[in-house]
Amino acid sequence: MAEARVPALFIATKNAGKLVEFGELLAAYGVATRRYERYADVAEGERSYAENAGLKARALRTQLVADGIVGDVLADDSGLEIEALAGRPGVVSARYGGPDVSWSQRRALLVAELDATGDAARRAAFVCALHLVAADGRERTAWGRCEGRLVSIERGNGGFSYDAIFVPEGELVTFAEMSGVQKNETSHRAQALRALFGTAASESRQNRVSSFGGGT
Ligand code: ITT
Repeated sequence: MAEARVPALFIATKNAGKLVEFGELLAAYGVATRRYERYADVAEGERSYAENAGLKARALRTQLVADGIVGDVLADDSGLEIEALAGRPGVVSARYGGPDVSWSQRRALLVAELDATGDAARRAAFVCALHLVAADGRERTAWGRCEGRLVSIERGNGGFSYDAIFVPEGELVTFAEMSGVQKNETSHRAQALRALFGTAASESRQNRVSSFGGGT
């Protein structure tokens, strides 16, 4: 009997944390993730998440085509927007505090800047734009947003980057204190995937393949 092919997406990212999350999130849709070791990161702009996600996805697709590989490509551009900082660091979240600071320093710097505003609500949101370039060249963008607040002292060892200082709305724990499964129920990335595929993972079946242009 012929083996059923599992649809797969190449993920255009250098961020190991994102890659792990995409593995978990896409598995729930019956889609496998593929990594392309030679993916060369692109210079990102400072204007919009969608524009950056498009740059990343098209860059990887160009590399794949040059190497004679056919496949669907997905890229993510995301960031953390803090209300009291007028939405900063936003689209440049990966570079907040400069390129050479560690993640614990970056989180501490951001918390210090928020503390200095005296804002008690500490409202923030994670935002994500996903850009899909299907093997046949069709492109699609979708967005997700997760509201929450920043805590002053980081908590938890899970997740990555800003997870230890972000508590999503309606929760008491940070993303870093949650299991991957819990974070994936509400995260900006999970919501953007839901928008991209037009359905929640729990409702999805194999027809997911056709929504990004056919299996690979
Ligand atoms: P790629 O461009 O290679 O995907 P990156 O880390 O540069 O990786 P972005 O340009 O999208 O990614 O920057 C988004 C920043 O926001 C980056 O520092 C992320 O780690 C952070 N971020 C995004 N989603 C996050 C999440 O779910 N939890 C914690 N931090 C997150």
